[in-house]
Amino acid sequence: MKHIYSKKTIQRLYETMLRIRHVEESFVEPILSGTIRCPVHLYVGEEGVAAGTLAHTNKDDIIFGTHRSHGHYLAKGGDMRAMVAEIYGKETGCAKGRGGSMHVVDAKKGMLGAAPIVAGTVSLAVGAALSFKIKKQKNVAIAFFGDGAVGEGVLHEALNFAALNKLPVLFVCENNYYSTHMPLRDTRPYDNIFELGAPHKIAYARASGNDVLKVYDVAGDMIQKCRVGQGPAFIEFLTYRYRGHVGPNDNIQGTQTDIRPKAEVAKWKRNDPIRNLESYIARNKILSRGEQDKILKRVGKEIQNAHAFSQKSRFPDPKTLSDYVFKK
Ligand SMILES: Cc1ncc(C[n+]2csc(CCOP(=O)(O)OP(=O)(O)O)c2C)c(N)n1
Ligand SMILES: [Mg+2]
Repeated sequence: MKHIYSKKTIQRLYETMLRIRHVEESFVEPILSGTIRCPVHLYVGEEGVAAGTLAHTNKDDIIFGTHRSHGHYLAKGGDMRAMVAEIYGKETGCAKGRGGSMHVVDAKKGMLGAAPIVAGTVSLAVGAALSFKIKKQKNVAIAFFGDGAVGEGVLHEALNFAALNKLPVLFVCENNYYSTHMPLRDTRPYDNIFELGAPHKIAYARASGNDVLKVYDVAGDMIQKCRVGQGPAFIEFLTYRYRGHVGPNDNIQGTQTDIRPKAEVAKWKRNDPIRNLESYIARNKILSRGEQDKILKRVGKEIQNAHAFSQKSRFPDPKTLSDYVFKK
């Protein structure tokens, strides 16, 4: 279906991608200086997937993410201050400073889980979808996962169970062609992840994750199918992370371990999701330079405030270490 993009939609997609990109870039210095102490997996380069997909969700829809989920959290309506505080390990963080970057969890925002266990949250999204079906709610659950998750049995079990029970769950594979340092071509005989939908006879598609309007179109159609009882659905978005697997340069052990060819990284940077949308905006005269600058300024301010808020916040009291482990 061809979607009509209102100025408001374009503006929202643009601002969401800028918020993700710039807040993540603002982590580089504190990671390198050791002020941020948890492992941080940056999503820079992949912003189109979260922004385009989650523009179709409402606050009662539920999503689950991975170790690389800052983008999912923000695009789902997450609070940037709570996310930044979480990454600094502060009590005011969305997981009360207990989770860090890999667990940006916030039930109030419909982000019920993010975890670094590869494919570990996929079955949880299926569970959320099952609850929607039982309660006859018109909501959708979304599982975001990487190409690495395709090698885990639980993904295939989750697809089978969701298809069998016709659950309103959207499976979103973010194929960035690498699982840590392992290229996709060394783990799969064919570059055809999207075809996993075929044996389950569910709707499936593949699209560029770096063209946020394509993401918006494809995800919009699939989410609509889930809402009207034609789920589940599976989408593979092709994208690329600009930075290392973990940390800005993948230098967690003090050495440079990002083995990706420079020309490959450069090729993907020429297909940047934010630049791509900016070209569309300019070609179609959707936002003036002044309007774009205003958005950029707003985003910059939001990020500055979030860091200032985190700096003022306290670390959790060690005596409360076991709080929140069990529901009281
Ligand atoms: C079950 C499991 N196996 C291995 C790991 C180690 N590990 C952490 S991230 C990762 C790669 C994940 O790659 P992908 O799913 O493609 O996500 P990306 O990092 O590319 O976003 C691996 C193997 C893990 N966390 N969990
Ligand atoms: Mg990957």
